[in-house]
This record gives sequence, structure tokens and C-alpha cells, in this order.
Amino acid sequence: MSQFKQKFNDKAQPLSGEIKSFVKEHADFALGVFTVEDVYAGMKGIIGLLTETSLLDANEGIRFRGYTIPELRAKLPKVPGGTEPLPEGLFYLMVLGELPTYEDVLAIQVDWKSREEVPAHVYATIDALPITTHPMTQFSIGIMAMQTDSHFAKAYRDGINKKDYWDPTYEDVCNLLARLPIVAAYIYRRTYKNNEHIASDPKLDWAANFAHMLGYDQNEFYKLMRLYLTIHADHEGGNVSAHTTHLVGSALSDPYLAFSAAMNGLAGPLHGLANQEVVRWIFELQENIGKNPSKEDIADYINKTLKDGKVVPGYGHAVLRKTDPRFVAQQEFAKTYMPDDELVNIVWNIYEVAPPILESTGKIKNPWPNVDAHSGALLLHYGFNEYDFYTVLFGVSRALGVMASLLWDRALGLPIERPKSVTFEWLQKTVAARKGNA
Ligand code: HAX
Repeated sequence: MSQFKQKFNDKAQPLSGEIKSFVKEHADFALGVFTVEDVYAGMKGIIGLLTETSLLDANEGIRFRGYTIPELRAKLPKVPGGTEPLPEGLFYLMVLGELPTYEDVLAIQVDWKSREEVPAHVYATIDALPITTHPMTQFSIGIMAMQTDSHFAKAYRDGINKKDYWDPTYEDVCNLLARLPIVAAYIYRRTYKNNEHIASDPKLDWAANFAHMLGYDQNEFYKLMRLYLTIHADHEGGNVSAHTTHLVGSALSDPYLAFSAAMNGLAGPLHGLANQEVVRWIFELQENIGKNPSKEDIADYINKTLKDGKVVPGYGHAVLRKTDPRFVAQQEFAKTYMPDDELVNIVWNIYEVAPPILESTGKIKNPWPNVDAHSGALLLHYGFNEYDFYTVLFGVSRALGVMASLLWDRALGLPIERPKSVTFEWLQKTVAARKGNA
């Protein structure tokens, strides 16, 4: 057993017991009330999930195991002479709750390299799809095709004891993380680059190797990928992709089934697909108004978007109420490497113009940019212009957080998820009965 896997088990066993006694002792402690409005508001704000890997504050933004994004950029191990954190190190932190050394990260790299072999039928399954299939659909199907290798599914069929669920889950999680960049790069090269594929480079770290297999070998692009795959990894447990992983996994569906389902949620335009929608929206703006729109032009186009009953992609959030620190991290990267880039400057002008307009509607709770408002412009700077693919990059990163959480779900023995639903008639009758009694 690797040191990392052993360390996880050493932590998980006692914590599982500690949580059980905590829940027993404080079972009746109320954490909030919910209202009729909450029932119709997508359960926002209702505390009903346990996720150890990260915690989101509406004003401050995300903390991964207590660390903000600037802290992660400073404290997580980097390649020698590097400036951005290695996302494998974030996975270590999310799983174990402690910062890794560079050697710890190298050990994960070595382990994942040994798991890279993707079964041939996965490529054949993807190849059977029309080339015009959206990359997220190809990605989700590719993940499903890998499910034939699930250690968890096999162990369950063979009658595994529930206290050991975490072990085959660990194997699936590591295999999936090792293989995702390979499958994603395969889809990219198949769809946009004449089916000319690039082999994995055993000398490169996870993010740089992904960039390499996609066909982007500039050192600066490696840096961008390390940052990108770090900041998109996790956003506590209630967002659609994290929640879906947990929900599907709670039925003891294996990590492949759970993660593929999560990717179908990430592919929605109100969630991860927003990153491609932002670029599409800016290109439409340029087509309609001109290559270099003024701030007034941008304001007019935002107003038109709202009048047409559409959302302004990249703005708003279900939890955040301030500029997303993931937007800020990308802005800082752009200020360092591409301050004069035309599209980046449009993104920055939108940031100046959009919030007051969105706020003036009186209904949009968060007028500030989210992670997706900036990411496309950075990729375009390096010639990565196939924006339909951007959500796949997000998906590869998101796997780090949701797979770390799924591992904990199985180690803690979390139960099947089954919230209560009611009908409108039930609500009407319940409200009337309570009011009648008041
Ligand atoms: N443009 C226009 N209208 C917006 C808006 C935006 N950017 N953000 C919110 N609104 C609207 C909502 O559609 C809603 O309108 P109705 O009452 O007519 O239905 C109203 O304002 C209230 O919404 P809210 O409470 O402020 O926001 P929600 O929690 O319901 O939704 C969303 C949060 C992120 C889905 C929303 O802000 C949105 O659609 N943003 C644009 C799409 C986007 O950028 N998504 C990515 C979010 C981050 C993420 O998950 N990345 O993966």
C-alpha cells in the first residue's frame, strides 16, 4: 500500500468513529429553519450535505481545507523554479487535510503514471460517435466506457464488507484521475486536430502533461494549466457537479458512474458550460458591434442580452456575493503574462461595466464575475480557440475535488441521499392548517 493510501486509512478510521459519536451527542442541535420559499429556490442555503474538501464563504470565496486560493498559490509545492501550484498537491491536501511536501507530490505523480493505460474499447467507443458530438458528451461517454475497469463494482459483486468500501474506491479514484487527461486530450485531438494524437510524457507533471497531450507545449501554457486545474478543482459540496457525484455515489454507484453523471451536470450552461458561453457571447458582441467595443458598446450589449431574456454568462452565483477569487487569480495571471491582449482587455472592461447594470435589475443577487468570466480569454491567448472544449478542461480539474470527496463518503460510510419532496397541494394544506391553528 502506498504511503498516501495508508495515511488516508489511518485518518479515516478514527474520524468515522468521531463523527458518529458527535452526531449522537448533538443529534437535536438545530442548524437552521427552512421556508416555503426555500422549497422553490433550489434548496439554496439549506445545510444538508457533508463535504470535507472545501468550504465556500459568500463574501470571501472558497477555502480548500482552510486555505484560500492566494495561500494555495504560495504554499502548495511547485515544479523547481515554477510559479503555480501542482494540482496533484491540492488533491493530497483535499484528501488528507495537510499540505504535501514536493516529495509527496512526486509520489502521487509516479503512482498516477503507473495507472495511465486506458482500455482500447474506450477509444473505440468515443470513435463511434459523430465528430460533431459536443466534447462534453464525448467526455461523459468516455468516462462511462472506462467503468468496465471499476474495482468498486467488482468488489461489491464479490461481496465486500462495507467497512472496506473505501479501498476499491481509492483504486477507482486514482485510476480515473490518471486517465482523465488522456481521454480528454484524445477527444480534443480527435475532434479538432485530425485525429493526430500525442503520447503522454513520463517526465511531465499531471497538468503539464495534459497541456502536452493537447498539443500546447509552451512553458507559460504549462503554468496556466497548473493554475487552471488547481482553481477549478472544488467549490464545496452543493454545486451541481459536486452534489451529483455525492448523490449518485450515495447509491453505491462506482466512481465512474458518479463522475460521468457529474459531468452531465457540469455540461449545463448555468454551471460549467458557462466558460464556453462567455467566449461565445464576446464573439457575438464583436460580430454585432465591432472588434474593439467601447465600454458604452459593452453596456448596450449587456442591456440587450437582459432584454432578450438571456443570462449574461460568467456573472452571478448561487452562493458568492463578491468577485470570485478564482476570477481574481486568473486576472493576476493575465496581468503578468498578457496585459495587452485584446480579448483579455474586453473581459476587464466587462468587469467594470456589468456589475452596476446587473445590480440595477434589482433581482440578480450577485452582480460580480464568477470563475468562468475569465478562463476562456486566457486559453484564447495561446491559440486554444476551440471553445466548445473548455468545459472538458473544467471537468478534468473538478475530478480532483469530487473524487477526493467521494473517497471520504465511502470511508465515512455516508448513507444514501434521499431528501423529502412535497407537492404544491401539500404545501397549501400544510400552510393553511398551521395558520388555522395559530
Ligand atoms: N444574467 C442575467 N440574469 C441573471 C444572471 C446573469 N448573469 N444571474 C442571475 N440572473 C437572474 C436569474 O436568472 C433569476 O432570474 P428569474 O428570477 O427571472 O428566474 C434572478 O436573476 C435571480 O437569480 P439569482 O438568485 O441571483 O441567481 P441563482 O442563484 O438563481 O443562479 C446562476 C445562479 C449562476 C445560475 C446565475 O447567476 C446565472 O445564470 N449566471 C450566468 C451563468 C453563469 O455564469 N453560470 C456559471 C456560474 C458559476 C459556475 O457554476 N461555474 O461553473
